[in-house]
Amino acid sequence: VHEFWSTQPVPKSSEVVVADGPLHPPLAPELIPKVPHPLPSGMEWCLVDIDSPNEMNEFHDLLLNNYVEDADSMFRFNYSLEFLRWALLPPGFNKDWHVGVRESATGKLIAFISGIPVDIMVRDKTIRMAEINFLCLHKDMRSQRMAPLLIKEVTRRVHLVGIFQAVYTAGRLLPKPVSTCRYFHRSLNPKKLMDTGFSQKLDGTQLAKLVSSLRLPILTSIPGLRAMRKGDVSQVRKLLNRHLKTRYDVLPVFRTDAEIAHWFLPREGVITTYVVDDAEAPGKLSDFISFYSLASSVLKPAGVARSKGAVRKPHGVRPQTTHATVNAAYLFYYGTKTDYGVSLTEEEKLACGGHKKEKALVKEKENALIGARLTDLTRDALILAKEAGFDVFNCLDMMDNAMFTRELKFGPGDGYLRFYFYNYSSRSVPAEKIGFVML
Ligand code: JJ1
Repeated sequence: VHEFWSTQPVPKSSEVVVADGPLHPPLAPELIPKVPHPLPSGMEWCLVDIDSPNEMNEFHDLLLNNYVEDADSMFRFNYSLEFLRWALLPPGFNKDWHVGVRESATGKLIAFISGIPVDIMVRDKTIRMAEINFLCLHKDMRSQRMAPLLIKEVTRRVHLVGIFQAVYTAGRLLPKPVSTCRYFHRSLNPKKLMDTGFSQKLDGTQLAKLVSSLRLPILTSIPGLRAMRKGDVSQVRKLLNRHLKTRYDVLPVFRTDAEIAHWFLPREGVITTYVVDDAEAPGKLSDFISFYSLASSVLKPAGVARSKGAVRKPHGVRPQTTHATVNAAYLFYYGTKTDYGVSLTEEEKLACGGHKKEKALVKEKENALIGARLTDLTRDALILAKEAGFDVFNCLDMMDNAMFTRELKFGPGDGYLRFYFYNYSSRSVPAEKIGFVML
C-alpha cells in the first residue's frame, strides 16, 4: 500500500514496537551519495536563502497557496515571513537543509522541504535528530511522486553531517506514529469563528449565551506575570528542561542560552513568552508560558463563488467571506516550579503504609498542584492572547494540557497531529507524555 514508506526505515503499520532503538546503524560515509538525487527533467534542486527577502517571498507564496489545509479545505495555514525566519534559523541551523525545487524553464519555486537540528530525548536516551518541517508541493505537482524525492534528498543531506534519525509530524496517518494528538480550540472571538465557518453556526440567542459563557477576566490574575526579557533566559532554560524531563517521555533538550533566547524571547507577531517574577524573591522566576502566532487563510468555500451568476446557497448555511484570516495563538512550551518539594504529612505517610503508595500519593499531590497552576497560567495566556487580537487559542492534548482544557472551555477540533520518527523504532507514547512541540 505504501510504495514509498515500505522502502524506508520506519515501523510497519501492523507492527507493535516492544523495544526502542534505531532501525539501521549509522551509514559509512562512502555509502552516502555526495550529489543530489536526480529530479525529473525540467526541474532542479535549489537552496532557499532564508536571509534573502526575494527568495523568502517566493517560499512564503508557495506555502500561502499550497500548504496544509483542514479536512474540508476551508482553512490553510498562513505562516508569516517573520515566523518562517524564526522557525528556520535557530542556532546551529544548516543552510543546506532549506531545500527547494524550481521549474527549470521559469525558475518558479514549486516545492520545498526543511530540517533543523534538535536533540530529542526518548525516555532515557538523547538522540541528535533532524526536525523535518514545511514539506510543500505546488498543487499542480501533486501525485507526481515528488514528495519521496524531497524526503530522500533532505535525508541524504542530514546523513552527510552524521545524523541518522529524524522527527516529523503530519495530520495524516502514515507508518507508524509514535503518538497521536488531537487539536483543541478555545474560542476568543466566537462571532468571527462562526462567520468564517471555523466553529458551528448558532442563532442569535445561542451565540449570546456562548459569548457570555466564554467571557474572560480583563486582567491577568498571577502576580508578577510579565513579558520575558534577555535577563530571564538562563532561568527559563533550567525551568523548562526540568519541567520537560520530569513530566514527559519525548522532549527536546535545550542545551544553550542562545537556543532559549532564539525560541522564547518575544518577537512581535511570532512568539509571546510571559514569565512569573516572584514578588517574594524578585528576579527569581517560578513559571513561564509561551504561545506562537499562526494565522489560517479563510478559503473561498466551493459553490459560494462571489462572481456574478454563482449559485447561492440559502442564507444561513453560507459562511461569510468577509474575513481573510483567522488569527490563532498556539500554545508552545511552559514550565512551573509548583511541584518542588511536595511532601507528605506524617498522618498521610501512616495512612499509606508502604513506599509504593507513598510515591503514588506524592505524584497525586504534585499533579493537583501543577494542574491548578497550569490552569491559572493558561487562563492568563488566554487573556493576553485575546487582548492581542487573536481569534482562537489552540493546543494539542499533549504535555499536561488535558489538566486545564476542560475548565478553560477548550473543545476538541476535527484535526489530529501524529508524531513520527525516521530510523528510530519507539514504543508508542500517550499524547500526555509528548513534551515536544512542532511549529
Ligand atoms: O482547525 C482545525 N479545525 C477547526 C476548523 C474545522 C473546519 C472544518 N473542517 C475546528 N473547529 C472547531 C472549533 C470549535 C471551537 C469551539 C470549541 C469546539 C471546537 O475543529 C483543525 C484542527 O482541529 N486543523 C486542521 O485540520 C489543520 C491541519 C492539522 C494538521 C497539521 C499538520 C502539520 C504538519 C506539518 O508539521
